Amino acid sequence: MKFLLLALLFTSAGLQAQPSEAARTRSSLNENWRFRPSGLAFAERPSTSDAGWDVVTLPHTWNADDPFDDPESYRRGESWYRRHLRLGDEMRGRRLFLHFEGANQTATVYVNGAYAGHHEGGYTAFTVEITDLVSFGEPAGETEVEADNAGAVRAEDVGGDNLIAVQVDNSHDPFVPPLSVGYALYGGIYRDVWLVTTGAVHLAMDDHGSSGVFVSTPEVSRRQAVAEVRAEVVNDADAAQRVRVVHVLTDADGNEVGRAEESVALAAGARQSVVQRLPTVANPALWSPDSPSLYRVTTDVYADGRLADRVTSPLGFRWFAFSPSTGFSLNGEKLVLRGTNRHQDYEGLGSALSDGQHVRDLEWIKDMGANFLRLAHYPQDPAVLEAADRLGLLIWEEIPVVNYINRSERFTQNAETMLREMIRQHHNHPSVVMWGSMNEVFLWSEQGARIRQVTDLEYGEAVRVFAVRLDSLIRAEDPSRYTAMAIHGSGVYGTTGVEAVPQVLGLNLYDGWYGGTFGGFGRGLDRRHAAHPEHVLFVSEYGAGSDRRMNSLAPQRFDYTGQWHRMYHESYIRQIAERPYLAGTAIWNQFDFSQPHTGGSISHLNQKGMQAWDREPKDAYYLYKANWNPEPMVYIASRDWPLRSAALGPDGAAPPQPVDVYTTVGPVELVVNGRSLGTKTPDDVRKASWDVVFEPGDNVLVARGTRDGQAVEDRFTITVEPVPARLADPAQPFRSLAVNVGSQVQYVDGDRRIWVEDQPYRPGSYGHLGGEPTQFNKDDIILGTADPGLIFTYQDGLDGYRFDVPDGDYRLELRFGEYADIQPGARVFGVSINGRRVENALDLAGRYGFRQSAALRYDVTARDGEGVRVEFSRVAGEPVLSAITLTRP
Ligand code: GCB
Ligand code: CA
Repeated sequence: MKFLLLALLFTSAGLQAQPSEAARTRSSLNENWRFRPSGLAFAERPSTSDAGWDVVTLPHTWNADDPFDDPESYRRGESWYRRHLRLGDEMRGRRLFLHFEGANQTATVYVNGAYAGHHEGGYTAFTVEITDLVSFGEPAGETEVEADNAGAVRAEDVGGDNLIAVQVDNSHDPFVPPLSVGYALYGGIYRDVWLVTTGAVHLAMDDHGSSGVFVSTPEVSRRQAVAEVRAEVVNDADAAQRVRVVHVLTDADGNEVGRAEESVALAAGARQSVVQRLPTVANPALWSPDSPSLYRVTTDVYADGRLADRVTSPLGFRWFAFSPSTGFSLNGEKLVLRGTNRHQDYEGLGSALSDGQHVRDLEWIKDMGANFLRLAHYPQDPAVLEAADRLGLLIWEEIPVVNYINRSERFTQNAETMLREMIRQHHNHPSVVMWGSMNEVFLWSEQGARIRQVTDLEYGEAVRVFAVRLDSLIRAEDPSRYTAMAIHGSGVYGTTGVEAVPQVLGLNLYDGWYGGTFGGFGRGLDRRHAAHPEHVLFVSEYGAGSDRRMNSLAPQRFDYTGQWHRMYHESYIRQIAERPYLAGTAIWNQFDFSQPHTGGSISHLNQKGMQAWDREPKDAYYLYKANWNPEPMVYIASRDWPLRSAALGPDGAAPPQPVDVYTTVGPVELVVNGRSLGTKTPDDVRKASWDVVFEPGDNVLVARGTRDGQAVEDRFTITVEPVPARLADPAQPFRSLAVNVGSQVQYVDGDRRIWVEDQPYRPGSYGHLGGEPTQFNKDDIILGTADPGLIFTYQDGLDGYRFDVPDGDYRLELRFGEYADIQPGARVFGVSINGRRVENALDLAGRYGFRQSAALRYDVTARDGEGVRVEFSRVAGEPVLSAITLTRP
């Protein structure tokens, strides 16, 4: 008997709630799943053994790593998840639901072998009722519970043993958005899963994954505010019930500030929408980014006097409007929306982030000073919306209709369902101000090919009709928010009429990155504003890529340096400030994120983040922080370049290098190695710059300012490795030199080796003989190296390379990559080192293949002051070289 009691306790503990005491229970089902990564017939059946399957904990994706390895694909297909759910007798009579926050991208749920539900779309939640599919078990006697020698109790087979099986599939599906995207479609149950139980009378659990409670604020002013709540109530009992719905409104401190209740008679099986207004709140604490005061509404449902269900919803009192000429206003005052975009993936985790990781991301964004966040390109975890409410970040959330559409009713209906799910699930969050329907939907043709010019007028019209359908649905679902759409810089949205559909038109602009110059950004905006003064314009994306290992004193477009990244953003900050008609702007992107099939210095990664893939902030993060977050800050913007080389002049001194400081305080003094370089006043983007002559070795930089009499300072050490003007300088014995050939970028590899900038050969020094600096196509992924950043720039058509090093023995390494998909035999060249032929006919494509990194190493002896001379001789096409090192063994 004693054992039996213990067993019951265990069952309840497993569900983390006592249903008799709580109207609703909600318990995590993240633990103890079995996972099988491929298709299997009858995997839903209890008779199928899962003994050999992996044990996994949710959130889980099976694509955490494979989008980033060399083969240009990742597993998109079917997988199975299974777990047991024990239900004791005390659960009898309750309604039971499985709530999935997200599974990518289609999921079919079975319980005890029987079909329970299906969901299409990887970014919205869904709820499946399992009440009639489960069994409740009797703890059957002493054999089930045994105490071992140490007195610990193991409970076994107590309660009904139910099997949940979920088939998840992330294969391409032509009817489920997105069809084509620039990010990985990680498969899996990658968000939390919950078991929810309620009484027989309960709030609707079958309304698009929502809570069944919808809060709105029909009246808000500084003086007073009114909340209205619609509760969908369902009577699943066998008999008619007297149902009482009670809403209690509490303020940020948890004090009750109002209550409303209503009783309805519900026949067995009936449901009813109960709409109630809460009493007027005088002098409401308004919600805003600076003061995100959250009220809450607790909705209790009583059936015949007993509490049967309860849901708590967030509530914020605020009002807002968009204007085509003056932008955005919140609570009656203009507010410039300045923010960023977020993808939900993370290094090593794919899309399977914990709630804590989601929240931390939003805290980074808030700390940068943003007041706005676009959740591109899909609805995100509930923890994200909760954090936005709490931290004060205004939200644009959208569904993943990206690049092109499938002109079918089924695709359209799936997109409409996603919109409904997103809006109903996230309806109550005061942070949300816009619902987006699509992104750059004319980037690709219906056949999935890049569009240059839309010639298919019928398709253009089909997209317009599709856009109108989605936009109308948003307006009908939620008249309190604005509709939004993001487009790329193309005239086709105008000619097709698509850009006239949304209330807020988002523009994704990349002047000065993919092409053009920074100034094209502002000029294009002004032209658009002049042509269509009736459009509310929002810059939904702008950005440039960078890599913290790449730095340059001569930054260029598309070089992935932090310097170009900062120049780009400094220019955009200035141009945005000059255009008050803009409703807001959003950086692309807050974090580097997966982008399969893209090259650059990190394969398969979009590198436009303010923070790297592991969330390490780049220097540009602090540019924004200085401009957006008024907290006292002085920041030496050189974190991206702590280890660098300096080419010494003939006089042995390093030429000065610029050092920038971002700051929110007034004038700042920079002290280097104990010597003041003077005090400067920051400019319009809160930057002060100095030219610093570094010493070889460690240089200690201190930047200082004051705020309200308090010193604010930053300290940072930069380590400098000098490259003497003459490599044969006896005062500085030559050890080694690595050159990033064909590039003005310094690169630091994983061994902390600096690859210096290239230069034309200078007697006494090093450099290439002829040729042109050239760069790989951005989509070309370079294989077989940890350092594609060294390979994707190269010198094309060079005659050779020289190092005027002292006599002695050396190891020489040449690195190549075949840049174009050319036929073997199309580029063939001979290589000689100091007159010795080492390659007669090097055919990179023939020997290694297209885009394959190759390294050739040779021992060489320099004699008679000749240094080391590499000579290329043409057999066919032009010789190339990507990187070179010379080292004394
Ligand atoms: C865009 C897309 C976004 C891309 C971005 C880029 O316009 O909306 O999905 O990642 O450009 O970095 O090219
Ligand atoms: Ca979650």
